[in-house]
Amino acid sequence: MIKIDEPYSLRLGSSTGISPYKVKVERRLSDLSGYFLDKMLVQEMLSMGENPVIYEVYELPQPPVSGMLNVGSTVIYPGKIGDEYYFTKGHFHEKESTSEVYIGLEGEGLILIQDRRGEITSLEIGPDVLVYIPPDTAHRSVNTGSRRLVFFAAYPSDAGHDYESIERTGFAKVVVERDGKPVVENNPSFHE
Ligand code: M6P
Ligand code: ZN
Repeated sequence: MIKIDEPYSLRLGSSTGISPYKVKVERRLSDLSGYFLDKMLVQEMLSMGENPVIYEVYELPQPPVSGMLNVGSTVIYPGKIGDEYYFTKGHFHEKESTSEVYIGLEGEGLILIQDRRGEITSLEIGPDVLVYIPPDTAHRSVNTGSRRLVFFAAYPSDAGHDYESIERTGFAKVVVERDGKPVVENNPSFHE
């Protein structure tokens, strides 16, 4: 058992990305109903009782104390809502000075990183790729492949998740399938 404040090691990989873990969060379509472009399709699916798991987060959290790090993994299942690939909600950190690092473990995808002015960068993630997320940027992960996307994450345990700020404007870009390939396009419902 891993104890707070003591050194530990854990294993990367396997079905949960990290093992052991302490907390598991499951996000289904119903948790993300306002997030996808095709809201009609989402409502139709939910009314038919279709509520797939979009992603899971496994974490070893520490107390929210400056200097400590949370580590975790995210597993995004392959799939699309219409043409739009499955993604995470995306968030800024409540403590704006905090950054984050992702390391790809399995599958393929894109990380969308957006600053407060709406400037957005998309970076590929996959096995052995490290993505650095600078302070005060919103980040969303998108699975563009046909298998699970699994990545490791580490961030200050006092960072906090601010979902509302990015939910208000949305991300400036969407990742959609065009002719069988992932393409990053302007989000028609983005508003500054
Ligand atoms: C990564 C980290 C977590 C985050 C998770 C899912 O593992 O950034 O802090 O919770 O991705 O992203 P979200 O919280 O935006 O749904
Ligand atoms: Zn974060």
